[in-house]
Amino acid sequence: MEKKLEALLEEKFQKNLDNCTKEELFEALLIFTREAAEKLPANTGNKKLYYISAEFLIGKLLSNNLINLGLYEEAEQILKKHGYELCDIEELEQEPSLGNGGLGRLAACFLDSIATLGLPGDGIGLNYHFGLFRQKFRNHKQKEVKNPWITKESWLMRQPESFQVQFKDFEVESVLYDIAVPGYESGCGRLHLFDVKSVDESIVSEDSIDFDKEEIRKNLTLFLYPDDSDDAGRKLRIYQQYFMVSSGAQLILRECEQKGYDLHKLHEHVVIQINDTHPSMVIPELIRLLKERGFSMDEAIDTVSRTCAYTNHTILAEALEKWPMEYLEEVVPHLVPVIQELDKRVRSRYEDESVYIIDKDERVHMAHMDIHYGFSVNGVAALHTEILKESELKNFYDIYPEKFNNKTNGITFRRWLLHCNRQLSAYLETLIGSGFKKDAAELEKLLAFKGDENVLQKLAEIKLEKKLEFKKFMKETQDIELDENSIIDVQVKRLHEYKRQQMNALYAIYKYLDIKAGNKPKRPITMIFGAKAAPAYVIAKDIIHLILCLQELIEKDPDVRPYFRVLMIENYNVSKAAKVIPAADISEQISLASKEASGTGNMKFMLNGALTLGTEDGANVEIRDLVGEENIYIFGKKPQEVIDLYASEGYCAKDIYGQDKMIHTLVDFITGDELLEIGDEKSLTRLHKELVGKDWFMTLLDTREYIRTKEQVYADYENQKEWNEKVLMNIAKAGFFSSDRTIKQYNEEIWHLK
Ligand code: 4GP
Repeated sequence: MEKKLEALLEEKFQKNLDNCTKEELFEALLIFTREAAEKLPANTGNKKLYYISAEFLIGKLLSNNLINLGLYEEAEQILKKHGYELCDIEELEQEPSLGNGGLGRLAACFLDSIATLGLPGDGIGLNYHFGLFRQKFRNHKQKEVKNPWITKESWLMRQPESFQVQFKDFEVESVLYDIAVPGYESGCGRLHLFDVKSVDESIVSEDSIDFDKEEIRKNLTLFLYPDDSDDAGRKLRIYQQYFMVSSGAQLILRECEQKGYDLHKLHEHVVIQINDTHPSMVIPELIRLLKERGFSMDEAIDTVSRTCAYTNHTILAEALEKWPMEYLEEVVPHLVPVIQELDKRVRSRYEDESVYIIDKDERVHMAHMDIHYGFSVNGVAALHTEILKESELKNFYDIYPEKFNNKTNGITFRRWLLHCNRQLSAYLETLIGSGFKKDAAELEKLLAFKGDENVLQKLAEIKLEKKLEFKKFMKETQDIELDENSIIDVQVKRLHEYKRQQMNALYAIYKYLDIKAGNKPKRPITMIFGAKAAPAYVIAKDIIHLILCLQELIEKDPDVRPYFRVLMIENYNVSKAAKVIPAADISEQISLASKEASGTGNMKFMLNGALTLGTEDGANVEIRDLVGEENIYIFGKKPQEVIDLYASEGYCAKDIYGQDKMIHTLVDFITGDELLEIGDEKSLTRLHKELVGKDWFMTLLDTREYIRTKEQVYADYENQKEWNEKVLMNIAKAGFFSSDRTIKQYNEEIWHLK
């Protein structure tokens, strides 16, 4: 490896390992690693999976690829010999901006596990040049700017394939870039990212995300989730989705044709996992393409239905896409007759209007199409799947009970333990051997050390070390001086009202007032937030504003700052997750019960020895069942109670606000003098009004119990022995949440790849 690096440095920069810059070294390492991954044999078989997704939140790849290729230690040593630290060099990588939140990160973990398990499977997505926006804080508010991440040398490898994609009035040419996905000590998969040849980055000005939404040829692959608050924005999403699935479907058919497969037996050679509804148009598109190849409508529908499977990631009604037929007619008129035919067949069989694909307002329900014309429908945690079956998709479950199944999410331990917490991983290896790296269930061997004070002490020392690393990072990136001896209490995830960051902010107000009243906590507390809000989601941005105002208020208050702080990570992303999660003591998973499909952050925190403070929601339920009540803090209304409250329209925030004096005080603080002096009156007033007048995700319902439970968590932290026993239990039981387990289940129960 050393020789190869030297040769690359010589060839590219006429330098060597002793006189190159860090940037040059990074580039040489990238090329070396990319080529090593590319040389790995592809996982092959008679049947192949295509995982289609609008998002692949893959994170930086250098270290992870080195780990999976078994080259990390060697690289580290070579660099050390020449005076470099690999962890400094990896900082130079730009994080790919190809995803937003959970479903995108899940897709990335899945690719890693698919490759690791030796399964033939590739991802299909889009190559967004500016991806999701980059978040900046300006005047205590979120500002969105474009996020260019593609550098001259990158992981993207241009491929010869290209396809024509037809829209109503014009055609575009797709070009394909691949990113190699090396498995851990295994073969390789690929992430196929389509781009449009005519893309033009120059239509977006500096420091903004604004562009002409009508210039489809130029803008098609610039942004992930472009603003859809107007018609043009919504149509652009359809352009993107169709571009992705048409290119993908053509690629799939071409691969089959090249291998000489009989397309009538497509389902014996191909399985397509539709990740949420963004790729749903792959169903009518494949039907259309098969018809072009001489299939009858019946044959085409039958073949496609045996090939496609759908994963649902949310029960939020607004997130289940419904496109006006009118838009489809304007963008992809050639799909319209296919969709109408699919709907007609449903109507001929069922009377219940709620299962139609096209509703009475002429809107196309993408999920309905997936369920009728896919062979599998899965939720992403046990509770979520039950809710789908019992309420959200009950009418479909009644028709197709055999299609419904659960696949509880997972995370790749290569990134979320071996890489982000090398200290913990190395220590675990000394205790239980290295088997857990391949078989995460072996983490349970740790249970043998539950009463061992030396082990507990060592776990605490590692936590402190990770806090110090995070402290350094926050100093360098945001000039914030963290207290490593404080309790680190973290809520990092997309900003959404159902996730209830606003409830955590109300706690911050509670604590601030309590300290002002003279009640100092035993130990300093640092509350950390990290979240991006969708650019058009006004209330979510107001919540960020509230948090940043609280941060400012407390940072300037010498009575409070030594004991309690609220800090927000700017531009929270995968790389930042990898810094903050290992440093956390408390993992905030406080969504309104029944609303968080699964969560995967909860799994990452647990694996890194943070205790969950959460509601009975998503995978929190399975975490609790594994670690036991005494090793997790669960509070709040239960999922069924919440579902009933919605059904009876029995929730009234104003009543709670009117009757509970403490809550009244906390909510009014949002528009009190202290914050108005710092923040924007319009924004804070709007948030106040929303909380009192509507509060659709029932923040005030659980606030009191939340505050009580959180106080208990902080109190329990003082008994370090017991705390660390709980930490150990959490790490030991985390094995179930390896995405290797999840993918094995997908394969055994849905994909059937060899
Ligand atoms: C997310 C869900 O909100 C989260 O609970 C789940 O863990 C994740 O998918 C992966 O399944 N959904 C999204 C989305 O990110 O955009 O709907």
